[in-house]
Amino acid sequence: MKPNFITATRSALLAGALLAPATLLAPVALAQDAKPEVKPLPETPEQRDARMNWFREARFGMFIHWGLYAVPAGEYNGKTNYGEWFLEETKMPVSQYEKYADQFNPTKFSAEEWVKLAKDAGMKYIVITSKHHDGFAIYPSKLTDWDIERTPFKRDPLKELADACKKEGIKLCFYHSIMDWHHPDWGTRRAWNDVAQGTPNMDRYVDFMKGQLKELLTNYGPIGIVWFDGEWESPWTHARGVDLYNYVRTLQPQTIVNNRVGKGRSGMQGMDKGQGVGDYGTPEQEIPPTGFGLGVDWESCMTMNNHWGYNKNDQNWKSSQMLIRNLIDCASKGGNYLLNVGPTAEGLIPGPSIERLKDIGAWMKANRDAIYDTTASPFKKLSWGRVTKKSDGKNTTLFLHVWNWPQDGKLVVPGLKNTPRFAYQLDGKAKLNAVQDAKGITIDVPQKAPDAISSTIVLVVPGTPIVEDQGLAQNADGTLQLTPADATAHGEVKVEQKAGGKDNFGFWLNANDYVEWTFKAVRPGKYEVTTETAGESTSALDLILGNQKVRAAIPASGDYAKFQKVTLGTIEIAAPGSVTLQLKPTGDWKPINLRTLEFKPAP
Ligand code: FHN
Repeated sequence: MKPNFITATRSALLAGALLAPATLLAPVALAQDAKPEVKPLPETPEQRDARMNWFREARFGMFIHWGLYAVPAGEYNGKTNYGEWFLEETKMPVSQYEKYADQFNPTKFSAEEWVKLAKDAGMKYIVITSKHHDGFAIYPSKLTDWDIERTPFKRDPLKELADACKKEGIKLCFYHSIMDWHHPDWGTRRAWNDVAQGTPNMDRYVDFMKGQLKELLTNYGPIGIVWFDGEWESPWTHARGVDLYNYVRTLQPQTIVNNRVGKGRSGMQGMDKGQGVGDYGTPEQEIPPTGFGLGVDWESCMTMNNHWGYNKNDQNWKSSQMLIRNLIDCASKGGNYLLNVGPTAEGLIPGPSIERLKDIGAWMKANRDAIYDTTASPFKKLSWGRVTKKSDGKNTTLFLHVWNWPQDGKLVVPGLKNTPRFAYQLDGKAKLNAVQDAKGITIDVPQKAPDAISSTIVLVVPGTPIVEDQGLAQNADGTLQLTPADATAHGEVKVEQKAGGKDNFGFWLNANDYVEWTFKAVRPGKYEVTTETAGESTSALDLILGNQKVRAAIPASGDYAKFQKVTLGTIEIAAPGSVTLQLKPTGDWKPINLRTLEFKPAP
């Protein structure tokens, strides 16, 4: 008989630990590490590579956030911006939230349809929420009555997904939240948790969590990844993370565990900030500016709109172009792309998500070889797109992902010193002329780009690529584009990716943050510098190059999404060579968003 959640978990019952309801106040501080320091399991580099191999080859997976929060679908009390954080953000009494279980009956759910959709999009693995922060287990658990059996839907979605994944050759993986807003033993009890009783006890909670992980890692076949999350609250510690990592790996030694099992995640950048545990880093809603070198595995997880969980009002969908370019960008930096869908309470993946997955699948059908089993680009930055590569030990195949198609029919691979063996268009295999010249390797390409989103040109060179870093360079006619992606950002300011190459600097909230570009000047002279800015207030920037400082007044556009062209001023390049241009807040600075800088010879 399952323990009834109202009386806490089984171990609490046995221990007679039922006390007067804990004061439903702010988080309860608990003894730190109740366990001695434990060491990660021993594993040779070769064993680790063998275990990580499928992940590195896959490059692309589907994230699924599915739970009771799909019932309100983002709406409550006239507000429409909720998602999977519904319980926390509404601070609804848990007893009231539990009633959503009575309405969760996804009769239109088809595991086969979901898995086929992922597979046809080119995804190799699926990570689904077995339990999100609300503690609701979307499978039948023997350890709680806060699970799928509480709903009218008397099936096991995870079992059906496991069968469909096995049939279609897709890896099944589980997202599992460490933090649990519902469980009475989670260390930071919410004041609105009116069903939890007793004093939180993290050792008891960890026993419960391990019990559920044992169910998940015993009853659903081989699990590719346990994707932990919700690790940031103080009751969770590094030592508990190491212990949990080991526990998962003793249940299924081949399972991969992300870095959110411990405390290593550096915010949304997702990479370890030092003391970490887990097999790979987890940037969230962003793609790192560069890769992290061989052996450093990472995966960028992103939504298609603004929500992980289903929100029926959120129609802010990223374009298929952006999603495809994100996938390429991740692969070009040696990482994976985990793209999210948030199914409805009926069990349907939203139509706009399906449309985008089909677009991605069409591109992947023609270009999958340029993504799967590739490694990071040997180039720092390219003005026309990205590069992925494969090596057979004798030759290196470079996949040139061209986003800005050369209008003069000449695709220049800057600084590449190898003699080209041959080049061709990936789709159609049309042979292309490739010659080595002072710039690197120049390939004659057709006038029209084969693919409006990203055209793949294959260039095979002997041995490993020898690249002389060209860095950013002014064009021979003096023009120059300095994009946000090419900049070095100092502080919290970051690049917001937008469709159609309209990336902008965003989150530029701190007057101490600034951005800079270092580039090779080739044509001395005076240049007018223009850009596009958006912001609610007027602002001001200093354009700094050498000992020149030009004050630029930035007008308000009224909205952070409404960009207007702005002339920043005229700056002089005195001589050819490496120069650094800085943009620094000044005077009556107010937050702004800012796009690419354009240099044009001054009139
Ligand atoms: O709080 C969660 C959030 O709901 C969502 O699950 C994302 C997905 O990676 N992870 C956490 C925020 O970092």
